[in-house]
Amino acid sequence: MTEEVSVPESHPRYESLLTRHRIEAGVERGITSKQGLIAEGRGEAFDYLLGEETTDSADRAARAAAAYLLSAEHAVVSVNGNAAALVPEELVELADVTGAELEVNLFNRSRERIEAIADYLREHGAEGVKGLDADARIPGLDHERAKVDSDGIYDADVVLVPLEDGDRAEALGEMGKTELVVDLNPLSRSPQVATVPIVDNIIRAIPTITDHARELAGDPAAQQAAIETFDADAALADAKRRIREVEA
Ligand code: PTJ
Repeated sequence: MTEEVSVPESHPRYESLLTRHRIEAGVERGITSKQGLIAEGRGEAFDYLLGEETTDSADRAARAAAAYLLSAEHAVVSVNGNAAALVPEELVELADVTGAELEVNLFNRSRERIEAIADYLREHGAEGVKGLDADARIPGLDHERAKVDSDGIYDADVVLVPLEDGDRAEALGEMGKTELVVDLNPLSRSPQVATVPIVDNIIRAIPTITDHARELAGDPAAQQAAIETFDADAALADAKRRIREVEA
């Protein structure tokens, strides 16, 4: 089970404290990088400005993402140290419902951390976690984070990349992949280059995508409609407007 914190659910900052605790525990377990703590702080600031809720616009993005995952030839969910620490069970559930594979793919890559994350996902019910072979490279990236599995992200037509760094997001896009990005910062390059930017906290976004996937499963017409009616520019503009209009 995911380690939990002893904060009552009635606490006004329950979700935020739980999130911090999971990230901290992730660092202690060797799953999350120390930079992951900084990334979480940045994300929290945007979440605060966005009202710490899934906006209607983010919900539509999650629906489009679910439709892309279900209609993909080969969908892969990329998992980094923050995603694994925050939503291990939820990622496994999303993979089960959509038929996507899970692949560990890190910005600060180390064999130990990849294995720790794969083990953690397996503890939460995952089977066949990818990312350990790393026998292919994303073209145009000269860093360790370019390493992917040839029968995983390299081969995928649809990739869900939560909390991605901008360079890799761009390089995956250049490979012609449909990219679904979860990122609380609408100004960040990764949501800007995504086919579907989901501007929401990963804690809420992954279960929301799974809920939509359950509803859209077996209905190709509804999947197609969710994809065709989704407007990425409008989704980013909605998130930016929400931040500008925030009131104390
Ligand atoms: O585990 P690794 O080595 O792959 O490293 C993962 C991190 C996240 C440390 C690495 O990819 C990184 O440094 O990312 P950045 O460039 O800091 O970008 C992270 C983005 O995710 C930022 O735009 C944050 O606003 C956003 N973010 C942080 N926490 C959340 C989030 N978005 C959604 N949900 C969150 N909980």
